[in-house]
Amino acid sequence: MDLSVIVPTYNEKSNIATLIMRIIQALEGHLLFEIWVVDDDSPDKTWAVVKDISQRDPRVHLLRRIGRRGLSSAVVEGFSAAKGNTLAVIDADLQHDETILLDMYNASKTANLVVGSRKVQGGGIENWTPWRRFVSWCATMLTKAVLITPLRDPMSGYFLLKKEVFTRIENEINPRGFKILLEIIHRSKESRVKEIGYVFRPRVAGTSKLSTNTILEFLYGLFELRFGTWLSIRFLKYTLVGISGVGVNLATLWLLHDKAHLGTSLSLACAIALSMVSNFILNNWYTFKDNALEKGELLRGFLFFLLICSVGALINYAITQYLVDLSIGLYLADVVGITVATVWNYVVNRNFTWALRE
Ligand SMILES: Nc1nc2c(ncn2[C@@H]2O[C@H](COP(=O)(O)OP(=O)(O)O)[C@@H](O)[C@H]2O)c(=O)[nH]1
Ligand SMILES: [Mg+2]
Repeated sequence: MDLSVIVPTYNEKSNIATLIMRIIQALEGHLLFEIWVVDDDSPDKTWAVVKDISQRDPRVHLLRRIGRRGLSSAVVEGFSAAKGNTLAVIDADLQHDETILLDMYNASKTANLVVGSRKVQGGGIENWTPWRRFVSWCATMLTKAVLITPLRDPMSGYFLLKKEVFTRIENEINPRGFKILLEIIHRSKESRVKEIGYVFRPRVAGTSKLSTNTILEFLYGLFELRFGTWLSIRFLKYTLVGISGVGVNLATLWLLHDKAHLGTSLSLACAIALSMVSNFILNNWYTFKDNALEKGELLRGFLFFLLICSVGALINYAITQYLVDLSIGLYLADVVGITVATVWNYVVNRNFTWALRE
């Protein structure tokens, strides 16, 4: 068996038959393949449609999971059941372009992991609002900052890998969450990767299962992937400095506004400026003491720090706003925003500001 195509489904009754037909059209006559639909006992009876097709076409298999839910775990179960030398995952909702499957398979002759990508030549997205693009951009940037990956589109849900890559990491994969590719990239450390461009289509039938919970899970999973096995002392120090910055900010505001009776805007501006300076100084001589910037490097380092933290502020704003739009409480949303921004600030400052010396 050359290729097994895994299709996770949950309530995709109106899409699945079309997708199966299109996959067969794309692959038939080129290679030996099978299709595994992993359905979590969809209430709309997607499984019944697949069962029917599988009785007529021996290349199509149904794996119906009862009492379990989860995209990543469905994919992992499909991988385990599959017999192909290469394994592919494609969404059932027709958003992924099945016509590049054969190109992806051919690319796997010189790569171990091939990703259907919206961010390389030939790739793109149809009909996304600027806001959705921005959120997706933030998630991609955050992922790239936290995990080391050569991929332009690490958030892709459309990919193909050699069976041996999966077998090698099978026992380490944590099949929770939505982004199984991130697990695979991180665990396999695979460097023979390729990206093939395709245009992400809008969903026509059915509904997206992406929810607020999914986003929180994604952030948590990302964080755990990176920091789960070792708690970084440096990151703790960075967080402590951040908290001290809040103290400096509030104290300055109180002194200037309440005691010296300066205007609100002026007091606030001074408070923010002072806390940024104190954060920079403390990080330089405490958090990154072993790599502290010196005289000539300080100004450049401070400017880098300001720039990176400004992007952090934007990320904080964007995420909070996004979660509030999904009707999460403002304060909880802000805590999530702050957490993500802190991780961003930390990782990027570590890799840039305090790496200026080399
Ligand atoms: N088996 C299984 N499939 C799922 C689950 N959640 C989503 N899917 C499938 O995973 C694919 C991607 O989900 P979708 O909701 O389109 O995510 P989006 O494209 O990020 O909005 C679709 O084929 C869904 O039917 C799940 O819990 N179990
Ligand atoms: Mg989708």
